[in-house]
Amino acid sequence: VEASIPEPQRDAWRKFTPKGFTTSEEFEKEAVRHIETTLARSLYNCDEVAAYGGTALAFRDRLILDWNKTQQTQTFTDQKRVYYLSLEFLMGRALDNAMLNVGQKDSATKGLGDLGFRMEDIISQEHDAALGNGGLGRLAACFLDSMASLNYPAWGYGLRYRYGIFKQEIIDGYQVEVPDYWLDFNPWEFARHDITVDVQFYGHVNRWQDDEGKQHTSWEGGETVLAVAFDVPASIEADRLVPGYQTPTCNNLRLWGSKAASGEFDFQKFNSGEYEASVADQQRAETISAVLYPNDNLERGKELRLKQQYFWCAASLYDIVRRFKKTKRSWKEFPNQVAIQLNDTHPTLAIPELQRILVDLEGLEWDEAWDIVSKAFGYTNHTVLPEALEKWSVPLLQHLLPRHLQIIYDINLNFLQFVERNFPKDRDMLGRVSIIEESNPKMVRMAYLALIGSHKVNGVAELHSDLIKTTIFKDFVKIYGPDKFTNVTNGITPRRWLHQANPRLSALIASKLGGHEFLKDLTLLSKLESFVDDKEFRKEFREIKYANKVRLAKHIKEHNGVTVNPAALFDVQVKRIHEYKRQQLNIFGVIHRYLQIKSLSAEDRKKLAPRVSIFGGKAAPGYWMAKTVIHLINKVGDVVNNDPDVGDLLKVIFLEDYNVSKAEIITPASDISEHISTAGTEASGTSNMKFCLNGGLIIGTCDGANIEITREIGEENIFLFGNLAEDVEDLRHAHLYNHYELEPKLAKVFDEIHKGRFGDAGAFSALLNGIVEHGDYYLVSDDFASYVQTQELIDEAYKDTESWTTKAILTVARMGFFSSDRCIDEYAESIWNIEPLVQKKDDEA
Ligand code: 9GP
Repeated sequence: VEASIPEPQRDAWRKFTPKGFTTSEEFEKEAVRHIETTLARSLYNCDEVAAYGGTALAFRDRLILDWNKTQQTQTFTDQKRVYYLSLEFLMGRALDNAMLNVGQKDSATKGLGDLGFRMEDIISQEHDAALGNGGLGRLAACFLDSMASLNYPAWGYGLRYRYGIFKQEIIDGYQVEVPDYWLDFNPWEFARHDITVDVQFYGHVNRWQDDEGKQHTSWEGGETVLAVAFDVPASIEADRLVPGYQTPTCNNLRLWGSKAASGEFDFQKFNSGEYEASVADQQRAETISAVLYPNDNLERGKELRLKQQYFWCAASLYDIVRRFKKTKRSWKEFPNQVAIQLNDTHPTLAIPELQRILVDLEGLEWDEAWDIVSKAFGYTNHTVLPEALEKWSVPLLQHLLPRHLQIIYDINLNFLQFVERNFPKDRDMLGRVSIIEESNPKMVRMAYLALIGSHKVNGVAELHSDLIKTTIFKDFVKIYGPDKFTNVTNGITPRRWLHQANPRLSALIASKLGGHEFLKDLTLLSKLESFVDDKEFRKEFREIKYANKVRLAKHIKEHNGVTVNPAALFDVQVKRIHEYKRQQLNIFGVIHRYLQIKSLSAEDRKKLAPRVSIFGGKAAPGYWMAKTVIHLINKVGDVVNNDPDVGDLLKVIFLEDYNVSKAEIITPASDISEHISTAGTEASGTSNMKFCLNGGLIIGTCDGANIEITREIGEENIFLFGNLAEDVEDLRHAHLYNHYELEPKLAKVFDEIHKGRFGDAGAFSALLNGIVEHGDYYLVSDDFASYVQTQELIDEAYKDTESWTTKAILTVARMGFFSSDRCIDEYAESIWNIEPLVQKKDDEA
């Protein structure tokens, strides 16, 4: 370690190593110091934003001490590390999480109170770090938390988007996208201007022979862009909740920002008066990391997106290789020291990039290099939806990354020769499994490249992992055998999704289980089962749910201007808007309910269970059908919420701009949440786990993780409905080739929409036609009767408060399996082959 303080001077240093605060007074001292000096505000000029800044900086100081230590220990112990490559990290807000992890939220609350501020107001000043679209990005964030919590030596690598996922505004019932500039004040990142990587694009490939006759290949010319590292201390673990456990681990999330390699601007152009041209390079370079693509489960093949992918892969690999080379080990040892996990196919270019580094730059033979590459990578598949499977056009790759395209062709050639040798009779197989699709233009199938270049491929829930083996990767199971494929069912971090989002429930559980150990080992929740008949416990459990609903009702009143009754059943569907997730099924069900209410006498209406249907989620800006669904929900809300016949019996709410921090308010407040994708389409889903962990029941199809949730919590505690995945293909086929009748109740719903009951019917015709005339691909009509019937069961079940409470408590008690800690342990053991870091005391490090 070159720049370390010499041994004799270390004592002087250690004397002044900050220790961090432990009391409210010490916190105040730190916060005020930061507000006055770091932020240059004063007693007379300190609003909530400044108070947030001071608080965040005081906590950041604490995190950084742990972070420094963890990084030092990782370097010194030199264990195998895992690098988690994800184009999305949907982190949400950091302050609350940091306060809880450091274990000083109470001191800070008191301290802020002394200074005249309320904690909730301060927390809500923070912008969400919304560098992701949905489940995939949030999973990556939960994984960072768990990797730190379990002390695994791990780094995340991503992009530092200047604009995260857009902010959603609802105007006249339509989604309008507004840019999310979140970086004006971000105390959680450290710009490492000294850590930069040159990333090359375009250019051409040279082949030449040296004096000894050895062939060389190099990639030359083109343009270079600079990648600058920004480090984010990632999820210090929660050991402080369980005193005396271990020293805390704080891992690193390294995000790359792009800059022009040529410097700020072109002086020659500037001097000759071409001011705009002089900064054009800089602007072009910065565009690469400017914005997150807002598509969830949908790929659009844009050049800038490919540039983002390569930029991030190249910078990350350079960094990983640089760190490995410092250890002076031989290349053979690379896969013993380094595991790289590809979060979906977005980082697949890392595979040809590592091969290029090893062959072109380090001079290894192809086979030797390929052996290293294919042992280092693991690939997680998160979808089987055809529209989400990435393909890049060969001409585009040829233009942008000519050397990588050659490498991909060579990987493919070797692979196809291998297949041919092993399956000489199945000539068609070659075309089916080739990385190159023989279309016009030819396309590179990224999932195949990821699979071929990885030693393990996993799906994210049991059904999904089975499906990838029987559908998209069927041939590859024959080629490699089944052992290359595995399942790691997704999970969520209980620190954020229980302790932080639902502090009262976390405290209640802790009071029964004798402490917060369950946040480190979620299977301990099973002990709650013995309290299921405890009257006091049941009462408190219900009170907490009610209080959470009151909080959400207040949010709804403030943001939607609608008064909802907290005693009504809160029915929630919050997630990205997508046809396969079937928000349309839900809103058609709501219309059906509305029509029923209208048809009843005032007397009969009194027997109904009041409901609040709550929706939230963003549609990709170019996804017209999803936007139509949002529009319909809002129009139905306008009619229902203002109909005096309906009153409290039904309210329909669309919550604007659903994001992580809103999820923290919504999740603990639901009675029922909806996970109703067409069977076989939702790879896992993770919000289903969050709702259950917070004592909300779910209605769902036999899809993704719903199936394992059912197995864990028991069939009697979940409301399942609809067709099974194995029948979906046949049903679709039948729709296309036979005449089919719309389900009668659904037909009535459609009639009312056609009549203009919810505004201009023309606005919804494409949505309805997709079902009536174009084959109903998502089986809305097929599942409608069973959906409505199951909703009726829910109405009845909710009236029986005691039995509902039992179901809810048992659900919480049986969610232990769905901790992301369990997932990370599975990845560590079966894919990464890494061990937890052994933390040493200060002096040893
Ligand atoms: O759609 C899946 C979702 O079901 C899953 O929970 C999540 C995390 O594994 O990944 C989503 N997939 C994508 O966003 C794109 O592959």
